[in-house]
Amino acid sequence: MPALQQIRILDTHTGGEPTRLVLEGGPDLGRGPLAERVKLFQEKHDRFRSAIVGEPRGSDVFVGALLVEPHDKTCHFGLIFFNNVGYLGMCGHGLIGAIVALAHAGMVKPGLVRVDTPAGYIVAVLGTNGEVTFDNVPSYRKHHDLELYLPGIGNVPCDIAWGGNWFCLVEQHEQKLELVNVAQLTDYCTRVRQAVSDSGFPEVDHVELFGPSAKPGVSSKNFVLCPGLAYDRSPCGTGTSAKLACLAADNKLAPGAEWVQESIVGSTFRAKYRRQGDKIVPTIAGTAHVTAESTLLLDPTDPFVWGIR
Ligand code: PYC
Repeated sequence: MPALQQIRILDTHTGGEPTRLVLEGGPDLGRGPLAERVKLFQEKHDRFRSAIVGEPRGSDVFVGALLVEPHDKTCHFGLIFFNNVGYLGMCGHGLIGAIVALAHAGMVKPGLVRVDTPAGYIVAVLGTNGEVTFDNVPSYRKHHDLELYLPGIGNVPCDIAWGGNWFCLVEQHEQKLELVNVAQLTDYCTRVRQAVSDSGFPEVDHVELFGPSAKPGVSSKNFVLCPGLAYDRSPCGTGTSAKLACLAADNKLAPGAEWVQESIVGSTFRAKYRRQGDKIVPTIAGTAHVTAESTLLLDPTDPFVWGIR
């Protein structure tokens, strides 16, 4: 029998969106700044990404989080996020999932947790009730009311904002934000992303549609299309941060006021912000649940050992 390489993982979901935390057996990326380690992951070890989150062990929906030594020594640990097509600077649902997974493993206790990420360090608090609250990286709106032309649809105004990832945010659309419409929403957002890229913003890889929520006390419902065409089951931590940046820029939400963001599957994050110069610091709160603890086995004789690439 050939020796099987082993990767120890903990799976969680945050508001329906899965995170696969890699505890052991992932690639050795050294001890440099996390932004440099991501490049190394991508250039030299990308097959680990597809082996961990891709089929046949995972699916397009999974976000991976590689647990690493922090570069910033004030942090307890570092996380590098990845998905079915590449790498993420930050991931809000992934951070919540990873902290809940580490608490399950006895590696994190309720209280303050500082996490190094490629987009900057994050200060989080794990509550005794299991809720995770974190201050995200400084977020800001880059463009307001950019007109996109969608063939067959017409002109669609959008904002472009950074919340740890780049988002194109669309409020004025004819789409109904219901789970049964996921195929149509995905198609619409794919066209939006193409139009944004054609307008000179190829870095904008997430598209976020907003509409009203039917739930009392909830501020808004969203649909978020991720770069690999999976939609976010959670309200999207970085997407909610981008939304707060737009609300702050329009003076539609006061600093400290609560914004409750609902996802397309009905899960919610609570959010607020404080101003920091011409940016904002979003605070996001959500919960996650552990779904599996297991060991991925990599059989060198398996033709799909590194995933379906
Ligand atoms: O929660 O930030 C987030 C996120 C990004 C992509 C999927 N989820």
